[in-house]
Amino acid sequence: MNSWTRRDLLKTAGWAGASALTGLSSLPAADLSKKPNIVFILSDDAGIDLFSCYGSDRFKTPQIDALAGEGVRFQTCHSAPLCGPTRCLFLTGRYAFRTGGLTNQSWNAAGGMGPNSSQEIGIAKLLKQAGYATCCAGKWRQVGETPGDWGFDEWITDPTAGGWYWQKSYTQNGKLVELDKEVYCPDVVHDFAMDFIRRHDKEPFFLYYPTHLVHGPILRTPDSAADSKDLYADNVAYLDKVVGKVVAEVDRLGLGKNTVILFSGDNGTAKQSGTIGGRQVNGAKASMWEGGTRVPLIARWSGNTPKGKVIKDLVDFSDLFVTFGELADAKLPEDRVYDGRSFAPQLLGKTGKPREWIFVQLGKQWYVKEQGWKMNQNGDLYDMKEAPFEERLVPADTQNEAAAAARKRLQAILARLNPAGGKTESIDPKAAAQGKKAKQNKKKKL
Ligand SMILES: [Ca+2]
Repeated sequence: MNSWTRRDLLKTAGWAGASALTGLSSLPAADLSKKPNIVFILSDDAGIDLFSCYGSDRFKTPQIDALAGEGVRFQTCHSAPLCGPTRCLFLTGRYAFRTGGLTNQSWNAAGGMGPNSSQEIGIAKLLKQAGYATCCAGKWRQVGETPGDWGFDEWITDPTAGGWYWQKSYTQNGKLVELDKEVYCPDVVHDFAMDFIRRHDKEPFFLYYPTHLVHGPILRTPDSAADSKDLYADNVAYLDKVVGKVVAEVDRLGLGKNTVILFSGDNGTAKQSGTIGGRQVNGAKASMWEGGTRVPLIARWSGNTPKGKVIKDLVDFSDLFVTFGELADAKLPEDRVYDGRSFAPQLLGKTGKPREWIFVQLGKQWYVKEQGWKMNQNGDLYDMKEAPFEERLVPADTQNEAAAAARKRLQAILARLNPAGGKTESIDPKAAAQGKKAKQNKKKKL
């Protein structure tokens, strides 16, 4: 569609919030054909330190850099520190203490307390109601049931709990597909995803593309040299290539102006984060430090997003749900709290209503963070001026006025959110005990 028309639509929409927390509003009712397609590529275990547009010292990611050059790049996007909680946050738009999507164990068969698709309204269902064809292509592990249960029309994923690269099987639309020889599953997923967008190029579509790259095990890629000394770099390069291929196919189909392509990561880099400008990013995957949750967020909507703009606004993963909802002109359910703030205006070069703080949770640990300060579940206050490299604990008896004021503000936010008053158990203790007993009995019999 004509980008100026859409800008005008957004300008006149008013952006009246559907709830005090979300800032989501509806665009004026529009012709379905004018709704933008949404392609969301979610990489795995990839913090900002892996990407050259974020200043990585080690890797070059030309395709992802090009996407950022043609669109906008958010400097301060936070996921949860692990796969499962981040994916739940994205799928539901609600913080973990509301849904129970607290840890990777929240969906274990033995008493996991994570949400199911009848309790929460998944993003695919929301967009489907708004007229979208929906597809999930890639990793689904650590969230219960199947993508189909959560509202995806078409889906392909892995049937195993292990890594999913060179395999002889996968699950496509609920059916196990078994092959005679190993295939490189990221390529199978890519072909499935591109076939989906080609078949739906005349209607609004939502492609959720959670690639397994670059989660371990780190294996050779089809592009790895026989004597490759750095398979990890090969995996980062393959991820970059995949992103470039998605963008190229969207453009080849002539859909660039009507497709928002987003790229992000589900948590920080595994084991150890890298350096940016010679400085070590603090923490890594699974930690509550910056390196656990600072992930890339890049968005391109050709003709609409300003080219190469770097946005410093805080974003957390609950924001994706309401942003996609806004782009799709979807009606947000009114019977529950949504925690996100739409960044759709920022995609159009507008100021929008940036968040003043973000919230991150993993199990019984959490923190709230402003641009300059952060407070965790114990009330520890950190000066974040040097983030993501340093997080300085502020002494409890500090006389610094700015720190004292920040302490008060962050305490008030946490008191209002009250995570401790929500869901706090990932596993039902009773079911877990029963599961343990059953396991012991089985062992005895053996
Ligand atoms: Ca992950």
